Amino acid sequence: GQETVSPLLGTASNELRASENLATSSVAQNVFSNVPTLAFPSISTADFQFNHEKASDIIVEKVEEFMNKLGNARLVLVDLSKGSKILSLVKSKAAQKIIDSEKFFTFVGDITRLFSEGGLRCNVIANAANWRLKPGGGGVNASIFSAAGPSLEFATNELAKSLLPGNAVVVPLPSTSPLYRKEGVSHVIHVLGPNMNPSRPNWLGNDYVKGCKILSDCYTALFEGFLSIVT
Ligand code: AR6
Repeated sequence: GQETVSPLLGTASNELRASENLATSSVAQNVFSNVPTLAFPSISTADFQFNHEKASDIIVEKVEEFMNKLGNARLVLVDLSKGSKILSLVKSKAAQKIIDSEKFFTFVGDITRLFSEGGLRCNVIANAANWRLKPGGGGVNASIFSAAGPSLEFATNELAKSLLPGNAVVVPLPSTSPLYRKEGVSHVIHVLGPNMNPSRPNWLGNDYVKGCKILSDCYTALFEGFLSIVT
């Protein structure tokens, strides 16, 4: 059968890899603790072409707003590569704010393999979804639906058939999903971000007044959704 891991148990090799990933970070010693953790991608900044400077301002502002509501929970911004522009922007902007670096940090890795490859336990992950809440289409959406298997699509469609920009839907992941069994993910929160890509639905033109409002609403809906699960 397939190897499974308990969300409560780590392995030496995972821990080693995690400490390598965070070698330069002051939060390295806490990456193994079993605290409620939301891992989220930067909504709208790849396929949806949202401006990175503006997006990073909004992420940091929203994280700061939710800091004191988190209790012992953590928020982790994830991206695939070490060279991620959005990660470095957010990292440097967060450093200038009063943000507890153990409650919010950035992490390089595939959001569908954070525990197995990164040693980082995240019981909730966010998805940068499409408005139909359908698998595929590339980006993090395709990866999450593919890693979770068909049960995520079923569970999602029981709760919602579509999403408006700025909104989120919290989906409990069936325990049969590989993402649950292998990675310890119990919920996926789908978020629909503002779209600045003319070849995608709900294109905003270059209206960043609307775009910033919608992106800000996205993070409010996401963080409130996370808090509704863990508190
Ligand atoms: N793990 C972590 N981060 C990832 C992963 C991954 N596996 N894959 C991508 N990212 P995007 P959007 C990062 O394009 O801009 C989809 O096709 C990526 O580097 O996934 O909101 C949907 O169906 C970037 O930082 O989402 C929608 O139609 C972030 O995730 C549309 O794209 C978001 O990139 C949404 O576009």
